[in-house]
Amino acid sequence: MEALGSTIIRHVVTTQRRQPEAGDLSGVLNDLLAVAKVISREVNKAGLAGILGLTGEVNVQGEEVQKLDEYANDIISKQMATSGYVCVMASEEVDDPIPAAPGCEGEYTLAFDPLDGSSNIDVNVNIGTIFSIHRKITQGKAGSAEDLLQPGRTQVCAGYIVYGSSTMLVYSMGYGVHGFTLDPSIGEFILSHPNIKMPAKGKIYSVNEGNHNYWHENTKRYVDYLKESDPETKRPYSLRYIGSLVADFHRTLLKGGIFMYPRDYKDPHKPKGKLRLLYEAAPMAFLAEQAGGRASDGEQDILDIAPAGLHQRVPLYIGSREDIDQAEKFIKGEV
Ligand code: AHM
Ligand code: MG
Repeated sequence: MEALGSTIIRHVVTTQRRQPEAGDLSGVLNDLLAVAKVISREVNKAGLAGILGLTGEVNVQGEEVQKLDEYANDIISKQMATSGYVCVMASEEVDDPIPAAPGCEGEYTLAFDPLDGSSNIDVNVNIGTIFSIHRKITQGKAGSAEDLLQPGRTQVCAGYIVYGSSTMLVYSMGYGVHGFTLDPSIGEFILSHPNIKMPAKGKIYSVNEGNHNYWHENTKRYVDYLKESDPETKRPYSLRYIGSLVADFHRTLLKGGIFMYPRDYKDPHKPKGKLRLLYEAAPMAFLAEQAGGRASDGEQDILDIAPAGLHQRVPLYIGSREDIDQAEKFIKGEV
């Protein structure tokens, strides 16, 4: 009989034993995994349980909140507030920092997108939960916004759970990127994708081209370049776009290429990206770098941006290193 393989907690504990500076993250991850399993169950039965559709409420981003988003947000924030590992949290669904329950303050901060890609729930397309963990930097027990507003570079752990044909958790503690698949029969995440590495250059680009008219000239030139025919540089690239960051990033991580959500000029006075720095761009950037790839806002590494607000948005170019280097050259107007 074969051994079960490495469960996620065994993997975290082994990493800590080899890299004591990694810190004790098994407790935080253990609690996150427990809620991920519950969310996975709810996502899988959403059609049956009748919890699809809109609540009609509007979240802090001005978007309609769907029932499953609310559910995921509630269960993560309640579970983690009493975990004893986290002092303060930021969630896409909540305007202000979420404090830990009194007496339960721990040494980490958690930023999360409870259910990313929620516009896809109704059509049975992959959605996911994204998380980012930092160490607390302020004095005292209670955490504050300052603890949450740290650059991505200082993350101690980041990852996502993708609820797809199977449920997978992909994470990094700064020692490579590792993927685990949930075996529903035993309720454990088992190591299925050890030490994931992104190809240095890919063949796929992923972007919402419906926004083409709102892009900067340099963005248009870059995307046009990807579509030109040049066998030597393996162009044209293929286009894949799901509209769920977790799913689009997951494919990019495994197959390489570039995912982008460029700044748009819908409002010419306020050009902006769509994706949020703290709980979308930064954790994915951490994973991309750990897998040998890169993430940029077009000008600088996503991981070097000092956040100014919990819900700050950034343009995002993420994927294979050579593809991101090239995209940056176009965006900066160097080619
Ligand atoms: P959400 O957090 O409200 O679900 O929005 C983020 C999502 C990402 O998953 C995805 O990459 C992007 O929005 C898709 O946006 P668009 O529909 O404009 O292409
Ligand atoms: Mg999101």
